[in-house]
Amino acid sequence: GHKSSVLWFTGFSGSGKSTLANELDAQLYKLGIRSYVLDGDNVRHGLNKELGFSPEDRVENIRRVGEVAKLFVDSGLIVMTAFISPYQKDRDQVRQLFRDDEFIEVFIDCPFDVCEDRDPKGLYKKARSGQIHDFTGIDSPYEPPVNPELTINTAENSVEEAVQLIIAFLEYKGII
Ligand code: GGZ
Repeated sequence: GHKSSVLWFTGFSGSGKSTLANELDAQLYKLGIRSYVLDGDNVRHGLNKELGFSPEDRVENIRRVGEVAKLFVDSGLIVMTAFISPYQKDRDQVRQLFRDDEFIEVFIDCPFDVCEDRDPKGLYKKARSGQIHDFTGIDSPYEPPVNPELTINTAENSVEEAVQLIIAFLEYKGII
């Protein structure tokens, strides 16, 4: 068995949030543990499709994701959310929806320059050239977590290593 909970990944675009969340999802499946990933791909194109990247829209994006994550946790799953979630205040508000041991804030710590170099979707380039605005780390802020339960450096760890660190943490906390 496992304890249902939410792993709330936060970090820059290109830091590896979705990659880690999806790889963790696959590893948990192998262990017979039901889990689900919420990220921009399955939330911003549907439930939140009218929301953009202004500060107000990001606040509302995170608020809704928090509520959906709560529904999944209530249904007994381990949920991974992979959103930049740039504001400490919004992450703290989501935290309040959960019991202390249910909410795990995971800081995907990757130096900004490394994320920009990776630029998997070419969005940093577009932001630098002024084709897109309100881009996190360029002309929109990112507030690193003050007190995350877990910090994973994806510049220094491979995907496999990072996932093992998270699994070890979940075992240590008695979640799996
Ligand atoms: C940041 C943007 C932007 C702007 C589009 N700023 O690397 P990606 O592509 O796949 O992940 C980023 C994603 C960020 O959406 P979130 O829902 O995670 O943001 S937030 O939590 O702040 O609401 C990026 C893409 O969308 N993207 N425009 N202006 N990221």
